[in-house]
Amino acid sequence: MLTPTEKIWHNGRFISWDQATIHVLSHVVSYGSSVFEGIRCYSTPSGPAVFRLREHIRRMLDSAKIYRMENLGFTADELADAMLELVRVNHMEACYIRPIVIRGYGEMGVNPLKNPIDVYVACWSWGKYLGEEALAEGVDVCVSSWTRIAPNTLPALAKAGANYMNSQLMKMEALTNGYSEAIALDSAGYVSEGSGENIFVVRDGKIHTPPLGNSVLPGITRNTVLSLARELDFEIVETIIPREMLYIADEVFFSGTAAEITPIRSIDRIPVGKGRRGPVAERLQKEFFAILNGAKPDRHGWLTPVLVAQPQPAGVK
Ligand code: PPE
Repeated sequence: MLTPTEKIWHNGRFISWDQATIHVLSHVVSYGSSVFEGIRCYSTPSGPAVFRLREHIRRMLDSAKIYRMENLGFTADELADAMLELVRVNHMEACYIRPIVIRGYGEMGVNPLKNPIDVYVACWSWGKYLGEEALAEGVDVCVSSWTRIAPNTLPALAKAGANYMNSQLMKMEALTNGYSEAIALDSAGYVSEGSGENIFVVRDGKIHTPPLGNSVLPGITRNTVLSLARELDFEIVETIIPREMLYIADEVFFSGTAAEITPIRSIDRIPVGKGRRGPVAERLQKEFFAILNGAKPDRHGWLTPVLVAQPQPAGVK
Protein backbone atom coordinates (compact mmCIF):
# COMPACT_ATOMS: atom_id res chain seq x y z
CA MET A 1 0.00 0.00 0.00
CA LEU A 2 1.20 3.44 -0.94
CA THR A 3 2.45 5.48 1.99
CA PRO A 4 1.45 9.12 1.51
CA THR A 5 4.04 11.87 1.59
CA GLU A 6 3.11 15.36 2.71
CA LYS A 7 2.92 17.33 -0.53
CA ILE A 8 2.17 17.00 -4.21
CA TRP A 9 3.12 19.68 -6.75
CA HIS A 10 0.26 20.94 -8.92
CA ASN A 11 0.67 23.59 -11.65
CA GLY A 12 3.32 25.49 -9.75
CA ARG A 13 2.23 25.12 -6.16
CA PHE A 14 2.33 22.55 -3.43
CA ILE A 15 -0.91 21.00 -2.25
CA SER A 16 -1.42 18.35 0.36
CA TRP A 17 -1.42 14.68 -0.68
CA ASP A 18 -5.14 14.39 0.04
CA GLN A 19 -6.01 17.48 -2.01
CA ALA A 20 -4.55 15.99 -5.18
CA THR A 21 -7.87 14.78 -6.59
CA ILE A 22 -9.58 15.28 -9.96
CA HIS A 23 -13.15 15.39 -11.22
CA VAL A 24 -14.52 12.12 -12.55
CA LEU A 25 -15.35 13.85 -15.84
CA SER A 26 -11.77 14.98 -16.39
CA HIS A 27 -10.84 14.06 -19.95
CA VAL A 28 -8.14 11.66 -18.79
CA VAL A 29 -10.62 9.43 -16.98
CA SER A 30 -12.72 8.52 -20.00
CA TYR A 31 -10.12 8.79 -22.71
CA GLY A 32 -6.75 7.97 -21.11
CA SER A 33 -5.26 11.32 -22.05
CA SER A 34 -2.14 11.49 -19.91
CA VAL A 35 1.61 11.29 -20.23
CA PHE A 36 3.90 10.67 -17.32
CA GLU A 37 7.35 9.75 -16.06
CA GLY A 38 8.92 7.60 -13.41
CA ILE A 39 12.18 8.80 -11.92
CA ARG A 40 14.23 7.49 -9.02
CA CYS A 41 15.92 9.56 -6.38
CA TYR A 42 18.72 7.64 -4.64
CA SER A 43 20.27 8.12 -1.27
CA THR A 44 23.94 8.78 -2.03
CA PRO A 45 26.83 9.58 0.36
CA SER A 46 26.41 13.25 -0.54
CA GLY A 47 22.67 13.22 0.10
CA PRO A 48 19.65 12.40 -2.05
CA ALA A 49 20.22 12.69 -5.80
CA VAL A 50 17.88 12.25 -8.76
CA PHE A 51 18.97 9.86 -11.50
CA ARG A 52 18.95 11.27 -15.04
CA LEU A 53 16.42 13.99 -14.25
CA ARG A 54 16.99 15.96 -17.49
CA GLU A 55 16.51 12.91 -19.68
CA HIS A 56 13.24 12.00 -17.97
CA ILE A 57 11.91 15.53 -18.32
CA ARG A 58 12.92 15.58 -21.95
CA ARG A 59 11.05 12.33 -22.58
CA MET A 60 7.97 13.71 -20.83
CA LEU A 61 8.03 16.82 -23.02
CA ASP A 62 8.47 14.57 -26.06
CA SER A 63 5.49 12.45 -24.97
CA ALA A 64 3.44 15.62 -24.51
CA LYS A 65 4.45 16.93 -27.94
CA ILE A 66 3.42 13.67 -29.65
CA TYR A 67 -0.03 14.12 -28.10
CA ARG A 68 -0.21 17.81 -29.10
CA MET A 69 0.00 19.01 -25.53
CA GLU A 70 1.91 21.99 -26.71
CA ASN A 71 2.27 24.10 -23.68
CA LEU A 72 2.54 22.63 -20.24
CA GLY A 73 3.12 26.10 -18.85
CA PHE A 74 6.50 25.15 -17.41
CA THR A 75 9.96 24.89 -18.92
CA ALA A 76 12.18 21.86 -18.46
CA ASP A 77 14.20 23.83 -15.89
CA GLU A 78 11.09 24.80 -13.96
CA LEU A 79 9.90 21.20 -13.93
CA ALA A 80 13.32 20.03 -12.74
CA ASP A 81 13.27 22.59 -9.93
CA ALA A 82 9.73 21.55 -8.97
CA MET A 83 10.80 17.92 -8.67
CA LEU A 84 13.87 18.70 -6.58
CA GLU A 85 11.84 20.99 -4.34
CA LEU A 86 9.16 18.31 -3.95
CA VAL A 87 11.73 15.80 -2.69
CA ARG A 88 13.00 18.46 -0.27
CA VAL A 89 9.61 19.49 1.11
CA ASN A 90 8.68 15.85 1.63
CA HIS A 91 11.99 15.20 3.43
CA MET A 92 12.68 12.16 1.28
CA GLU A 93 16.04 10.45 0.98
CA ALA A 94 15.37 7.76 -1.60
CA CYS A 95 12.07 7.91 -3.46
CA TYR A 96 10.27 7.48 -6.75
CA ILE A 97 9.11 10.65 -8.49
CA ARG A 98 6.01 10.54 -10.68
CA PRO A 99 5.25 13.60 -12.83
CA ILE A 100 1.87 13.28 -14.58
CA VAL A 101 0.41 15.51 -17.27
CA ILE A 102 -3.33 15.13 -17.80
CA ARG A 103 -6.08 16.57 -19.94
CA GLY A 104 -8.37 17.87 -17.26
CA TYR A 105 -11.97 18.90 -16.68
CA GLY A 106 -13.92 21.01 -19.19
CA GLU A 107 -15.48 19.45 -22.26
CA MET A 108 -16.59 15.89 -22.84
CA GLY A 109 -16.01 14.10 -26.15
CA VAL A 110 -12.92 12.66 -27.75
CA ASN A 111 -11.49 16.02 -28.86
CA PRO A 112 -9.07 16.93 -26.08
CA LEU A 113 -7.93 20.27 -27.42
CA LYS A 114 -10.23 22.47 -25.37
CA ASN A 115 -9.53 20.81 -22.04
CA PRO A 116 -7.03 22.31 -19.65
CA ILE A 117 -3.68 20.60 -19.18
CA ASP A 118 -2.77 19.92 -15.57
CA VAL A 119 0.70 19.02 -14.39
CA TYR A 120 1.23 17.12 -11.16
CA VAL A 121 4.32 15.72 -9.52
CA ALA A 122 4.15 13.27 -6.64
CA CYS A 123 6.80 11.25 -4.90
CA TRP A 124 6.78 8.33 -2.53
CA SER A 125 9.00 5.61 -1.27
CA TRP A 126 9.09 2.65 -3.68
CA GLY A 127 11.11 -0.46 -2.94
CA LYS A 128 12.13 -3.26 -5.26
CA TYR A 129 9.69 -3.47 -8.17
CA LEU A 130 9.78 -7.21 -8.86
CA GLY A 131 10.34 -8.35 -5.27
CA GLU A 132 13.19 -8.13 -2.78
CA GLU A 133 15.08 -11.12 -4.17
CA ALA A 134 14.68 -10.17 -7.83
CA LEU A 135 17.97 -8.32 -8.31
CA ALA A 136 20.10 -11.13 -6.93
CA GLU A 137 18.04 -14.20 -7.80
CA GLY A 138 16.29 -13.26 -11.02
CA VAL A 139 12.61 -13.54 -11.88
CA ASP A 140 10.40 -16.11 -13.61
CA VAL A 141 8.59 -14.64 -16.59
CA CYS A 142 6.48 -15.68 -19.56
CA VAL A 143 6.02 -14.56 -23.13
CA SER A 144 2.69 -12.77 -23.15
CA SER A 145 -0.22 -13.90 -25.25
CA TRP A 146 -0.84 -10.17 -25.68
CA THR A 147 1.00 -8.32 -28.47
CA ARG A 148 2.71 -5.02 -27.65
CA ILE A 149 1.04 -1.84 -28.95
CA ALA A 150 1.55 -1.90 -32.72
CA PRO A 151 3.29 0.84 -34.70
CA ASN A 152 0.96 3.64 -35.69
CA THR A 153 -1.64 2.72 -33.11
CA LEU A 154 -0.50 3.97 -29.71
CA PRO A 155 2.96 5.49 -30.23
CA ALA A 156 5.43 3.48 -28.15
CA LEU A 157 7.97 6.29 -27.88
CA ALA A 158 5.48 8.28 -25.82
CA LYS A 159 5.08 7.26 -22.19
CA ALA A 160 1.33 7.68 -22.19
CA GLY A 161 -1.07 6.40 -19.57
CA ALA A 162 -3.11 4.63 -22.23
CA ASN A 163 -0.16 2.40 -23.21
CA TYR A 164 -0.42 0.84 -19.79
CA MET A 165 -3.79 -0.76 -20.59
CA ASN A 166 -1.75 -3.05 -22.83
CA SER A 167 0.83 -3.45 -20.05
CA GLN A 168 -1.92 -4.29 -17.56
CA LEU A 169 -3.26 -7.09 -19.77
CA MET A 170 0.25 -8.52 -19.92
CA LYS A 171 0.88 -8.15 -16.22
CA MET A 172 -2.44 -9.59 -15.04
CA GLU A 173 -2.07 -12.62 -17.29
CA ALA A 174 1.50 -13.19 -16.06
CA LEU A 175 0.57 -12.94 -12.37
CA THR A 176 -2.53 -15.11 -12.81
CA ASN A 177 -0.36 -17.82 -14.33
CA GLY A 178 2.27 -17.64 -11.57
CA TYR A 179 4.93 -15.51 -13.28
CA SER A 180 6.20 -12.20 -11.96
CA GLU A 181 6.35 -10.43 -15.31
CA ALA A 182 5.67 -10.85 -19.02
CA ILE A 183 7.65 -10.20 -22.17
CA ALA A 184 5.62 -8.95 -25.12
CA LEU A 185 6.29 -9.62 -28.77
CA ASP A 186 5.64 -6.81 -31.22
CA SER A 187 3.03 -6.97 -33.97
CA ALA A 188 5.50 -8.79 -36.25
CA GLY A 189 6.26 -11.40 -33.57
CA TYR A 190 9.67 -10.11 -32.49
CA VAL A 191 10.73 -9.49 -28.90
CA SER A 192 9.59 -6.06 -27.74
CA GLU A 193 9.68 -5.36 -23.98
CA GLY A 194 8.20 -6.13 -20.58
CA SER A 195 5.04 -4.51 -19.20
CA GLY A 196 7.26 -1.87 -17.58
CA GLU A 197 10.83 -2.73 -18.61
CA ASN A 198 13.15 -2.90 -21.59
CA ILE A 199 14.87 -6.20 -22.28
CA PHE A 200 18.39 -7.41 -23.03
CA VAL A 201 19.42 -10.83 -24.34
CA VAL A 202 22.98 -12.16 -24.01
CA ARG A 203 24.47 -14.96 -26.05
CA ASP A 204 28.17 -15.78 -26.39
CA GLY A 205 29.06 -12.62 -24.50
CA LYS A 206 27.22 -10.36 -26.95
CA ILE A 207 24.38 -8.19 -25.65
CA HIS A 208 21.30 -7.71 -27.83
CA THR A 209 18.38 -5.35 -27.30
CA PRO A 210 15.45 -4.54 -29.60
CA PRO A 211 15.72 -1.21 -31.46
CA LEU A 212 13.07 1.49 -30.91
CA GLY A 213 11.21 0.26 -34.01
CA ASN A 214 10.10 -2.88 -32.14
CA SER A 215 7.50 -0.89 -30.15
CA VAL A 216 9.65 -0.21 -27.11
CA LEU A 217 9.78 2.74 -24.78
CA PRO A 218 13.10 4.57 -25.21
CA GLY A 219 14.11 3.65 -21.69
CA ILE A 220 16.47 5.88 -19.78
CA THR A 221 17.80 2.80 -17.98
CA ARG A 222 18.12 1.08 -21.37
CA ASN A 223 20.32 3.96 -22.45
CA THR A 224 22.26 3.71 -19.17
CA VAL A 225 22.86 -0.01 -19.71
CA LEU A 226 24.00 0.62 -23.30
CA SER A 227 26.49 3.27 -22.10
CA LEU A 228 27.85 1.16 -19.27
CA ALA A 229 28.09 -1.97 -21.43
CA ARG A 230 30.10 -0.09 -24.07
CA GLU A 231 32.44 1.29 -21.42
CA LEU A 232 32.92 -2.21 -20.02
CA ASP A 233 33.84 -3.37 -23.55
CA PHE A 234 30.90 -5.65 -24.07
CA GLU A 235 29.86 -6.17 -27.65
CA ILE A 236 26.37 -4.71 -27.95
CA VAL A 237 23.84 -4.60 -30.77
CA GLU A 238 20.39 -3.10 -31.16
CA THR A 239 18.74 -5.70 -33.34
CA ILE A 240 15.53 -7.60 -34.02
CA ILE A 241 15.29 -10.56 -31.64
CA PRO A 242 13.21 -13.63 -32.56
CA ARG A 243 11.18 -15.16 -29.71
CA GLU A 244 13.13 -18.42 -29.68
CA MET A 245 16.35 -16.58 -28.97
CA LEU A 246 14.95 -16.00 -25.47
CA TYR A 247 14.99 -19.76 -24.85
CA ILE A 248 18.58 -20.34 -25.99
CA ALA A 249 20.10 -17.21 -24.47
CA ASP A 250 22.85 -17.38 -21.85
CA GLU A 251 21.27 -14.46 -20.01
CA VAL A 252 18.20 -12.27 -20.29
CA PHE A 253 17.56 -9.23 -18.10
CA PHE A 254 15.19 -6.31 -17.75
CA SER A 255 16.03 -2.65 -17.33
CA GLY A 256 13.81 0.10 -15.99
CA THR A 257 13.64 2.88 -13.46
CA ALA A 258 11.51 0.80 -11.14
CA ALA A 259 13.06 -2.59 -12.03
CA GLU A 260 16.63 -1.20 -12.28
CA ILE A 261 18.59 -4.15 -13.74
CA THR A 262 16.64 -7.34 -13.00
CA PRO A 263 17.90 -10.71 -14.23
CA ILE A 264 15.41 -13.20 -15.68
CA ARG A 265 16.02 -16.77 -14.58
CA SER A 266 13.31 -18.56 -16.55
CA ILE A 267 11.02 -17.83 -19.47
CA ASP A 268 7.93 -20.01 -19.99
CA ARG A 269 9.47 -22.36 -17.36
CA ILE A 270 12.57 -22.87 -19.51
CA PRO A 271 15.67 -21.94 -17.47
CA VAL A 272 17.65 -19.06 -18.93
CA GLY A 273 21.30 -20.19 -19.06
CA LYS A 274 22.09 -21.67 -15.66
CA GLY A 275 18.71 -20.58 -14.28
CA ARG A 276 20.12 -17.77 -12.15
CA ARG A 277 21.64 -14.31 -12.49
CA GLY A 278 24.41 -14.38 -15.09
CA PRO A 279 27.80 -12.63 -15.07
CA VAL A 280 26.90 -9.91 -17.59
CA ALA A 281 23.84 -8.76 -15.62
CA GLU A 282 25.84 -8.92 -12.41
CA ARG A 283 28.69 -6.87 -13.87
CA LEU A 284 26.27 -4.21 -15.14
CA GLN A 285 24.39 -4.09 -11.83
CA LYS A 286 27.68 -3.65 -10.02
CA GLU A 287 28.70 -0.72 -12.20
CA PHE A 288 25.22 0.84 -12.03
CA PHE A 289 24.97 0.67 -8.25
CA ALA A 290 28.58 1.78 -7.79
CA ILE A 291 27.69 5.07 -9.44
CA LEU A 292 24.52 5.38 -7.36
CA ASN A 293 26.17 4.63 -4.03
CA GLY A 294 29.19 6.82 -4.66
CA ALA A 295 31.72 3.97 -4.87
CA LYS A 296 32.47 5.18 -8.41
CA PRO A 297 32.41 8.82 -9.54
CA ASP A 298 29.36 10.04 -11.42
CA ARG A 299 31.41 10.39 -14.59
CA HIS A 300 28.39 10.98 -16.83
CA GLY A 301 26.75 13.64 -14.69
CA TRP A 302 23.72 11.39 -14.21
CA LEU A 303 22.96 12.45 -10.64
CA THR A 304 21.35 15.76 -9.71
CA PRO A 305 21.75 16.53 -6.00
CA VAL A 306 18.52 17.41 -4.21
CA LEU A 307 20.15 19.38 -1.45
CA VAL A 308 22.19 22.33 -2.58
CA ALA A 309 25.29 22.55 -0.38
CA GLN A 310 24.87 25.38 2.11
CA PRO A 311 27.78 27.84 2.17
CA GLN A 312 29.76 27.35 5.37
CA PRO A 313 29.70 30.35 7.70
CA ALA A 314 33.13 32.00 8.02
CA GLY A 315 35.36 30.32 10.58
CA VAL A 316 33.61 26.95 10.42
CA LYS A 317 35.89 24.15 9.28
N1 PPE B 1 9.21 -0.01 -21.06
C1 PPE B 1 8.05 0.29 -20.43
C2 PPE B 1 6.77 -0.14 -21.04
C3 PPE B 1 8.09 1.00 -19.23
O1 PPE B 1 6.96 1.30 -18.62
C4 PPE B 1 9.33 1.36 -18.68
C5 PPE B 1 9.40 2.11 -17.39
C6 PPE B 1 10.51 1.02 -19.37
C7 PPE B 1 10.40 0.35 -20.56
C8 PPE B 1 11.87 1.43 -18.87
O2 PPE B 1 12.06 2.81 -19.02
P1 PPE B 1 13.00 3.65 -18.04
O3 PPE B 1 12.32 3.68 -16.73
O4 PPE B 1 13.11 4.98 -18.67
O5 PPE B 1 14.30 2.94 -17.98
N2 PPE B 1 8.39 1.79 -16.47
C9 PPE B 1 8.17 2.67 -15.35
C10 PPE B 1 6.82 2.46 -14.75
C11 PPE B 1 6.62 1.33 -13.83
C12 PPE B 1 5.25 1.35 -13.20
O6 PPE B 1 4.79 0.27 -12.80
O7 PPE B 1 4.63 2.41 -13.07
C13 PPE B 1 9.33 2.65 -14.38
O8 PPE B 1 10.16 1.74 -14.42
O9 PPE B 1 9.43 3.58 -13.58
